[in-house]
Amino acid sequence: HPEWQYLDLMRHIWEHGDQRMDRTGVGTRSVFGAQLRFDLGADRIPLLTTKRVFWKAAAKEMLWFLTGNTNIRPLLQVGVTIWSDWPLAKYRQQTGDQMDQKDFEARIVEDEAFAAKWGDLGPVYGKQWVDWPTYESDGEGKFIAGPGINQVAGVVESLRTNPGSRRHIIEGWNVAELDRMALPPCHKTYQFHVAGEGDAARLNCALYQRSCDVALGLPFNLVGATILTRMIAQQVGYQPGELVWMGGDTHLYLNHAHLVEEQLSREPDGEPTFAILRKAEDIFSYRFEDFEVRDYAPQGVIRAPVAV
Ligand code: UFP
Repeated sequence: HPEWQYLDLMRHIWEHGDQRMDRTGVGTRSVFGAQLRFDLGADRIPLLTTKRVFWKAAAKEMLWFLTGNTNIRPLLQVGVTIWSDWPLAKYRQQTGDQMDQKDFEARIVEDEAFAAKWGDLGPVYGKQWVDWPTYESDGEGKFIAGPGINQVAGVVESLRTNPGSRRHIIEGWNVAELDRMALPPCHKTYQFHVAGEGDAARLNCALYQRSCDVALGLPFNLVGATILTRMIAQQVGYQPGELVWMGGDTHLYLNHAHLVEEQLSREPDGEPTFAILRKAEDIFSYRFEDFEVRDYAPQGVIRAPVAV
């Protein structure tokens, strides 16, 4: 079962990882450099069966990235709370008001001005993916904003017109803007690759993740990468190929011991599939209703705190 790769990585980190203090103060066990490979053919999706993964939130997050929006408000409007911790921490720190998370989220949804002030994450993924900023000279020695670059549209176009290229890349790591981001991108580079020809052409995706919370982040990131690859494959008319995931600092937080112990006592079972029910007009026109996961009967949720 392909999920053993994930469980083996988890076990390896827990047993052999270096213990290190990290930015969040929680502490991790960590290895540097890891790889997982998943065949996405026949609608397969690396959706963990040893615990319930909320794939719907990952799908909605991926669609939100593609809109270019960087405010948590549209996410909260569709019930996704995975990005709330960072703006909430900033709000509490800057105002001293220890507002409860539920109240904070409700306020973001109800109050547009509050959302504009406190809900924005800075120029994170969506902004860089579809509107990477450029600068032009005004001819008089000053620089002015040029047109933004839509990397996602660019990759779809280059996959269509030049499939053999080795430059099909979507990059989130905009060095000049890192300090304005709530969280610098973790899943920072997606590279696409076309293997085979004609009807047999397959779209592969390599994802480089510089920093990976194996217990809480990775299950999500694998789903997101699969959905992105599937949407792009459908748009350009290739079969889904392989997802190659590569991690830099690949870690388990010390306060996830109960999760690790519980999950490693379970065995993978069943093969969920992922279907796209409709071919959208373009890569930016997919809706959540277009996605369907079938045969997903996971073991129970294992809750654990996110390190902020
Ligand atoms: N993290 C992930 N995946 C994500 C995401 C965050 O694993 O998609 F947004 C984790 C990795 C790390 C933390 O534990 O969040 C980011 O902290 P840092 O920026 O210090 O690497």
